[in-house]
Amino acid sequence: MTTIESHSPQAPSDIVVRVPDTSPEDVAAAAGAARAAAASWARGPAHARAAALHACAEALAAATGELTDLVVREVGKPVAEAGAEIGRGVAILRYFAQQALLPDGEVYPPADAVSLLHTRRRPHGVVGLITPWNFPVAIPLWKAAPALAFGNTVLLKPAPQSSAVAIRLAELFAGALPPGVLTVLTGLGRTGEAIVDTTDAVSFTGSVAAGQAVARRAVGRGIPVQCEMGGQNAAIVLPDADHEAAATAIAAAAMGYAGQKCTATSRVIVVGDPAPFAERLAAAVDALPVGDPADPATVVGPLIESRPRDAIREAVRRATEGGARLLTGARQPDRDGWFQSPTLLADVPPGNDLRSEEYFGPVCLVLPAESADDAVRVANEVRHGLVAAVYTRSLGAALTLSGQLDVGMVKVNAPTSGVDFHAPFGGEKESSYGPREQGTAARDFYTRTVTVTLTP
Ligand code: UN1
Repeated sequence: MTTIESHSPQAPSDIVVRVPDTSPEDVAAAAGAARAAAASWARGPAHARAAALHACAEALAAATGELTDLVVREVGKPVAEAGAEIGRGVAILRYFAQQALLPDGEVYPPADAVSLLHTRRRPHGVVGLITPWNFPVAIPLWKAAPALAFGNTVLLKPAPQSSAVAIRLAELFAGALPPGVLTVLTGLGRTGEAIVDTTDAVSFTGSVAAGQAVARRAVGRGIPVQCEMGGQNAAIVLPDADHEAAATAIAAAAMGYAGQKCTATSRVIVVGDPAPFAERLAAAVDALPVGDPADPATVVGPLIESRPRDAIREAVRRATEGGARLLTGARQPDRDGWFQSPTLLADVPPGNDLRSEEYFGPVCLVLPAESADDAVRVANEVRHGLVAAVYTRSLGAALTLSGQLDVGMVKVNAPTSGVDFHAPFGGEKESSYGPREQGTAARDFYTRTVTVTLTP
């Protein structure tokens, strides 16, 4: 059997785990077991599923320290953020446990005045979840918790770089969930394809290219699919904003966890003379501690592997050769691991890849705009449309711009990164395909509605 390895980004010779590259035959067998488990999981009362999810939350909370350390080691997330992610995971499990008990149907006036015309929800059966390494706890849980709460069983394929965390999650939940209800299948693209081919609905988070392939495959089978993909997120700074607070928030949103979030800020659009704000932002970026993710002070750790780090270095080199100015970016830590200094650039020429592509790392551009309208035009000129931030003290400007930005989420005076699990999450254009996730939107995705006419 072929195996794959995950390496610690801050100590690449540290192999965290070796796992199977699950074959399509093994995926089919797991799907069969999940389908068998789905019958009794769905038939039982919602109370039982809610209780099981609360038990998962207890198990996760009890393992916070151990799992935080594993997240730090396997995906290089700074320990403060890693611990917060475990807390978020616990809250997600509890929230969806309660959501299982919410009213879930509607009653309509019947044509004959006596029938009971109503809707009910049913689970799909087995759902396939394909998840990235950057939120190795929160993203699998914000998909799996609603899927399970509403009576589905789950096949989860984590990104290979976060295999150990996913396996540990499944172990922690094994005492709370019946066999076959949640199965982790490690592997690469072929494992993911087999999951799309054998499940009844698919939810994906990852790159645009992989997401579009998943969407096409799922549509070909006629199953529900949702894909959360990349971002090239803008923060617009208006002249009336609190520039000090904006610089601090944007620096963290751009560089926190080395920019490895689809919600990271990668373009800062300054209305008016950009120079004074660029200087403030560079100072705020320089104040962020770079280094060992196990150090509680660290905000910027290493990149997940060498490839994205090399791609960023190459892109920055091309940009500066083409006339871009490096505002900051020379803090390469002198240590082992896939580190890249947080890099802020100005005057990146139009047509340069850094203006249009998602590099998924600690690199951010400052772009000028003549007016608020011009800033919206620049913000909207990319293929992505996940989230945007607007920094202003004007309520009018905030309302106007939030209606004009072609994105799924707008944050006014708040960082582009950071997600509320009880509100709809998703983007426009190439950032998302299919319905929103999280919040009550999750219930709509993980169930189908049956209209029942009950005539006495
Ligand atoms: C966050 O900003 O807290 O993969 C979450 C990602 C997003 C999640 C962001 N889907 O980065």
